[in-house]
Amino acid sequence: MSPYPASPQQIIRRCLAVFALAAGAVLQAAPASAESRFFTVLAVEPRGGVTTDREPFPTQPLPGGGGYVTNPPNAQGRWEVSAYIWQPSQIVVNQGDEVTLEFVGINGAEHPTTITAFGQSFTLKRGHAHRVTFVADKAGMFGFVCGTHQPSMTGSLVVLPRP
Ligand SMILES: [Cu+2]
Repeated sequence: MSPYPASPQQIIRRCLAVFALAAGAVLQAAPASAESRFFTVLAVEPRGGVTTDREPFPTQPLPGGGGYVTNPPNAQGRWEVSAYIWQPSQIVVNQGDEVTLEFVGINGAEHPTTITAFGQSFTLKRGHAHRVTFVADKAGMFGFVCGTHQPSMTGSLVVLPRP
């Protein structure tokens, strides 16, 4: 150690070294072996509305595909907008994990759903749960997709590679 007080540059270098050590410890904390992971995924439709005396009904339509819905002003002048989404829309697991996704239909009559990368295809109906289990044996980013509510109802399953 130098007998002189540390310069600001030396202090910053020491802080960075400590941070790098801590970050390394966090990354190494990932489990060495595969785990069983469970997630609930809801089919939901957030909605907003207002009356035309406060905000005009939009003149530009939203993108097509069935995922976005606008209801024009009713007799009281109230109009609404909504979007179908998965909640959560992103799920992160480690390669090799056994993944269980429990899809639950909250809004919308039905959602024809595919997770092509893992061979899953089913129709989720409102008030029902549909559970799928598979091993995330390949790393990458894979969609879980409703065929009738696009582009908004596409989720991502992120499978982190194992070293
Ligand atoms: Cu849908």
